[in-house]
Amino acid sequence: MSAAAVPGAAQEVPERTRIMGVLNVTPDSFSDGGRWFRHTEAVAHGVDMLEQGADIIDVGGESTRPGSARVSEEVELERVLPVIRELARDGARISIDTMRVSVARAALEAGATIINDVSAGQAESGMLGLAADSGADLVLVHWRGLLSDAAEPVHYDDTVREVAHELGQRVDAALAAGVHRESLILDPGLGFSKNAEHNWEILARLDVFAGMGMPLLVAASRKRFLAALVSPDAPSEASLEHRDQATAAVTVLAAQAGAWAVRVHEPRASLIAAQAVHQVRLAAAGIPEG
Ligand code: PMM
Repeated sequence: MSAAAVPGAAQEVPERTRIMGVLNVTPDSFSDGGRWFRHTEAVAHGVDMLEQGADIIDVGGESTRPGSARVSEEVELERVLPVIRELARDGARISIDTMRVSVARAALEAGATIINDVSAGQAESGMLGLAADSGADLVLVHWRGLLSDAAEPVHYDDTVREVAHELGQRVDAALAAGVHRESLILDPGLGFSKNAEHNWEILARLDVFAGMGMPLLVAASRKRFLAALVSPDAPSEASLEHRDQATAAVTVLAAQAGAWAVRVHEPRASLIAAQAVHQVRLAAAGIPEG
């Protein structure tokens, strides 16, 4: 028997958690057979992720993993712009994963509509002004450190409370710069100033972040704490396939917590996970399958 809906009552139809596919246009992600070849491969990978069901493609030209070395602005621009132009021309929704205002601005002009700044405007404060002026959506990621800060100390007395509080401070900074609240997306920044224990604590209380009144993005894909889950003795040797399986499990948790989107390298399994949770939510709300 299906759960009865109240006759005449407006039904709030829950939305499926969206899938953001990761497109890192960096030499370690694509064979370095020259500029044109790399762009062609990157666009093809983006198209493949869209065919797998990705709703958004997150294009990045420098690795934003904590401890990574930075690349020059010229290199970053040269990597991302042709790829964004081509994918946006075909109608894809694009986010730009960058900490540079100049790169974000050029990416918006090339067709991106979301700025994904892992520093939440701390690397370059002009990022908040750019989001305000352009009206682009802005992902604010929680992070205490910046790139090359490999030995960043991580200590929390109360991980979830402190991360939510510090993320709230970035929201305040964005609002003060003129960004509309409706343009903000929050991301607790798994792996950024956080060890495995902190990451699991955050995943245990995603409801806190989902309850902050803005869309929640969860980006666990292939991260080290998932590698340690599937390969405890040698995390760095965990296969991508096993990391992707762990990622899909986290997508279930994120979708159940009401996350707006998950950022993943392999969209298909996460889409299936999000669809399954969506069906359960529809059934629970007594809404017939769409
Ligand atoms: N992590 C990486 C890069 N970009 N963006 C958001 N919003 N959240 C993240 O946690 C995040 C990100 C880490 O590098 P990867 O591209 O290898 O996943």
